[in-house]
Amino acid sequence: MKRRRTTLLAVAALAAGALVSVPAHPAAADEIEQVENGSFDTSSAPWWTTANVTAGLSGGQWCADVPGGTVNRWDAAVGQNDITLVKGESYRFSFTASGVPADHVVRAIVGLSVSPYDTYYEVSPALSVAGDTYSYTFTSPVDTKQGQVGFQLGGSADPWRFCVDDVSLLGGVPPEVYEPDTGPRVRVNQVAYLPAGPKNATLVTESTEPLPWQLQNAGGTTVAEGRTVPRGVDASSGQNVQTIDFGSYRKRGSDLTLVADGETSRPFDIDPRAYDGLRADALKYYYTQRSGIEILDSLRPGYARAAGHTDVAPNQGDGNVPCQPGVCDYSLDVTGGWYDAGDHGKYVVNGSIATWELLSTYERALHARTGHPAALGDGSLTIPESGNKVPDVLDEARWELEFLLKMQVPADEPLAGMAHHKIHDEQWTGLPLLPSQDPQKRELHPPTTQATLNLAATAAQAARLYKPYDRAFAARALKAARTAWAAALAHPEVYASAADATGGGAYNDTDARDEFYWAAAELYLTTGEQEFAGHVLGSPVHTADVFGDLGFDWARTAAPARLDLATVPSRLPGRDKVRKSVTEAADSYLATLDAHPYGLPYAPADNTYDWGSNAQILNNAVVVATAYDITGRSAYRDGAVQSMDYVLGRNALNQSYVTGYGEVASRNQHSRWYAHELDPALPNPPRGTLAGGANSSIQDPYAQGKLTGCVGQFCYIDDIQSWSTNETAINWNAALARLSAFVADQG
Ligand code: 9MR
Repeated sequence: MKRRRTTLLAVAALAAGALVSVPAHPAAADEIEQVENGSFDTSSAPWWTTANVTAGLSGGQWCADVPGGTVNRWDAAVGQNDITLVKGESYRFSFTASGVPADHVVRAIVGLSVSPYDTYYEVSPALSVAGDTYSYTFTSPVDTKQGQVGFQLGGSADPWRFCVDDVSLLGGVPPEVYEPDTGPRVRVNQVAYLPAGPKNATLVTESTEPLPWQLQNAGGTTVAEGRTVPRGVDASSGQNVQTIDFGSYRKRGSDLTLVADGETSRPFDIDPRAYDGLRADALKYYYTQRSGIEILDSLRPGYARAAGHTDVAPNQGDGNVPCQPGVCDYSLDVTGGWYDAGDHGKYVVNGSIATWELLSTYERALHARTGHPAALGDGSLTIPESGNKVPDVLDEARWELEFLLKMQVPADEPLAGMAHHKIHDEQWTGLPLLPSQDPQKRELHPPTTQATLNLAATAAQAARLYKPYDRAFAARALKAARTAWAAALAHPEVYASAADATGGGAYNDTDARDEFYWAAAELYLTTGEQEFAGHVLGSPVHTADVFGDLGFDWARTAAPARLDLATVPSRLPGRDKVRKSVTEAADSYLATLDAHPYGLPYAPADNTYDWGSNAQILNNAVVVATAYDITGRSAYRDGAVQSMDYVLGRNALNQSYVTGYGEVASRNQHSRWYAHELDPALPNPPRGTLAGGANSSIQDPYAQGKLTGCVGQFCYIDDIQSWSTNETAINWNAALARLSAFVADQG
């Protein structure tokens, strides 16, 4: 059910550096909700269960299977911690609950989450099967930030099922207002600028007049100086800002700082080779995302873990996965591949676009004037296959390709040749959870036209790139691509359901024209065959403007087709026009970048930063980079290089979004196994992991609790619970790999 909003947060205009300001005492009529996500709309975070209880979302509520044979009520429980209670304040505690079979008792408490586990209020109703709504008021006898709302379910000889919804604790004081620590007001790329590249920074200030700035070396000596350029109020942050251009300084150095308006920036380097490491780390990310293989400490010190989703308990394994009930009557071996993100799901549409972007990083290196394939060569990524004489980036991408091919419906079954959309757990699992420890049942979801075409596109591209290294694999990939193409033509409108989002993401999309175009383009570029040229040239997508504000993505695949048609050699009639469409798109992104005081090629409609905005920004920059590859015009190169500054620290939050890069960087990305924030025994994400980034819609309860009312760039928080702003994902890291490879090549 939908979240109830009883708190009216007045959001005032932004002062420099501040997020939002909220009146100290909200109007008396407002009641403050102390429970986060009591409505269980899309997740159960931040609720917990005891280990003997399995819980999941079901029909808009949260349901828990309670084992029989426990003694005390608290032997089986679900609840939420970190509730603030204020002595003398009154609260209304309410919830809707049901139990099957009838008459099981729930002990509902508001108490202390830590020893001595005092209870401040409790009731023990016997539940009906149909469910009832319960509502009580009480006054808190204590001040604490370690309160708990709990539902104790133990003490039954027999197992039973408890469902709850609309849990609310209204009253008390407003939750603390979150204000990010944004540090010094001079915002720079905290990693490095290229000596011959653009060098820009943004100053957050109340001043509207030009101000002096100084560039200082590590010893504090001024090595360059100038005056800032006032830019007014920036829509993407709400801040009054000025820009600093220190591009005429071209000497190498480390630990430089920019000083302006009495503030000193975080340190940065000027170094032509600074992006070699980021290119490698962004690609090394994929090995630790692998499913079905042990991750070796010798290759990734600190990241060793057992193979995930092999047929070893408690995993049910991906070796023999059935369909969801009613979808098919066979099982498939779908072991391997990469985990999509912070979840344990594996999705063909997102796996394909991620694989394409890795392969295109390699393909660009083969064709572009500044391409450098050796940097992606054998041994470059320290993976198990290093030393096999195949470029490591191809070995890594093949780990996913082999999985994608396994998702194809076998020849003798209905919908043969199509690809299953996804495979994931039956229910969402909690955090932390190592892949090898996931006990859930895994299921194949229905085939879709989009998954089928994404597989066709990626497998066709693979066929041309792996041919010099493994002809048999190249032939197998091309055959699968042709089969998929034919199956998509036969079933052109089979779409994923938006509602199919329990236990995994929906990745739904109701337009397959761009996927047809992309698959036809890749099949044409590999085979040169007329049939595919005909589909490319006849598609309405071929002449449409396919480069929008939000860039390309798992659901918007026309731009990848256009980029490849523009750069991979072919005899396509009208190829010049295709190339021109890319440079025109790049012109438009450059205009956005020039107008933006933070220098990024991203200005979404209504300033609505989308889910995964960091990858969208990087992909827009990839289009600009491709225009450079096509034309050699330095404005495109500089625009692409400058776009990197945003993700590495030149932004309103003054932080890098790449783990291990920059003085202050994201490190608590939402992940079930890089869950250091929840369990100190687990690691943070590896160096080179990109966070999803600002997302105006803040769909997760944690972000809602901290960021409601946020403006654009501020809609981000580096907390593991914020899955809508701070997840890691294979498609997003692919954009980072693709652009950092380009920037490294410009050094
Ligand atoms: O990246 C996806 C984004 O474009 C969608 O809006 C969002 C909701 O459907 O899902 C995102 O993808 C998530 C996927 O559904 C499940 N694995 C994690 C992905 C990244 O958050």
